[in-house]
Amino acid sequence: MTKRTILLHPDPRLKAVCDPVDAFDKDLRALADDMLETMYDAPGIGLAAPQVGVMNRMLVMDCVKDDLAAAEPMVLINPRVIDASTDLNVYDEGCLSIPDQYAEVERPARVKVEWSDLDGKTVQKEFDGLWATCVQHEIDHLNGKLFIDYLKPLKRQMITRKMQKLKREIARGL
Ligand code: K1U
Ligand code: ZN
Repeated sequence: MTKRTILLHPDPRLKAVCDPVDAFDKDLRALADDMLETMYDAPGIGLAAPQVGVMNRMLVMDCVKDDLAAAEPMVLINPRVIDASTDLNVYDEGCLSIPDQYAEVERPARVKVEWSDLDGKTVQKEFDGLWATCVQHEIDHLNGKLFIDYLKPLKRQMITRKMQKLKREIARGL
């Protein structure tokens, strides 16, 4: 397992629509292992393939926040929302590609998602609570959408400018 580098906004790869996964092979399992290791190390509750520069429709998540509870790692390949509740939920979202920036985003409170597992088998599940928020945030990544795209332009610009400054500082080794 290898920890991968998480891309930081702004990066054109975080704005691109990802391609479907078509090969369910050992390389895909290795990528899933790497993404889970990268997510747990960050730490985060989700991670989408484009965040590590892989432009395919795959995400991992584990929304169990309690350190004493058993982990529930999930790997979703080619996920799609097939049903969404009309009632909404607001959550103060963060993003590993936009560190230390948080903002309230409103999304459907429950979603039914269909995806393929690592063997290519189709799975369906209804998510609620933080799992529902997280899976929608991660599927957005596969479509080149970030949580800041839901914010008013001024707030989005402010966050983007902070991130440009952070990236300049990182590049200068500060
Ligand atoms: O996609 C990502 O960038 C990961 C992101 C997922 C997410 C967070 C909040 C709402 C929706 C989706 C994160 O994991 S940010 C870090 C975070 O939320 C967290 C970190 C440690 C413990 C608990 C949460
Ligand atoms: Zn994110």
